[in-house]
Amino acid sequence: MSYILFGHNFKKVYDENMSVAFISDLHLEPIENKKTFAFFDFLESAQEKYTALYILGDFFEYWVGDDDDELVNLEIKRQLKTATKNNLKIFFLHGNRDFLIGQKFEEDTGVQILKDKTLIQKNDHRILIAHGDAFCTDDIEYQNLKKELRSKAWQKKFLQKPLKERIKYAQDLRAESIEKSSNKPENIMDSNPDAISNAIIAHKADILVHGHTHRPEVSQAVNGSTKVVLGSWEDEGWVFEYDQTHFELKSFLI
Ligand SMILES: [Mn+2]
Repeated sequence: MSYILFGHNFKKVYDENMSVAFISDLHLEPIENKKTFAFFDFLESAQEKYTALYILGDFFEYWVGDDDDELVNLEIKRQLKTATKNNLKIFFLHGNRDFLIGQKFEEDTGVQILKDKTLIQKNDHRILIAHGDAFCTDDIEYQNLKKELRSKAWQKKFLQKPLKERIKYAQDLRAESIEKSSNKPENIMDSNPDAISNAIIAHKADILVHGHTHRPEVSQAVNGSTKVVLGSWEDEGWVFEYDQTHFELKSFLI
């Protein structure tokens, strides 16, 4: 059995027979490309292989509101709906690109949104999941922007703008972020080791899984815990699989 911690109550989510999987940073765009098809293939096999799929943010390259009716986005939503109807539980954490995914998306797809830094209890393991940007505490400029964009006031104002204008804003922000990233030292954009340790200790986690930094690895962390960093889907896709007997970070060609 598995439990997810909501507030202070453990809630039973599903019976454990098969494995669960974690992915992030697909950065799907509103055009059909090899990544879109790789995800559709992945999702189809996921229904056979896993009881639950956790998408840890930046699933989309940008998301400007649940009213976005771009054809590719509609198709992605349709396939997610099929998967959840076929009893694959799908959970989603917001990334910095798709933090505007909301309630209508949940209703349209059957995907359930979880808070960043959610703790899942499975077997004897406490697995902490996060997008990962919250650990990049050295990038003060980014953290300040995040504070603004995640405020209710900013989001309310933004969502009232015409769709076209929102898409233009997202594209400008993306271009700006690419330019800024190229001017920042590598270590500033990586996770801060103390931020990682603090989160693991605070949640008494055995395993931490996050994405965002695009630096896939499995490593030892504080108090004998394990840190898993998912990779972004580019020429390879990445998935972290966990079941009762073992866990493994896998990559596959796309
Ligand atoms: Mn990210």
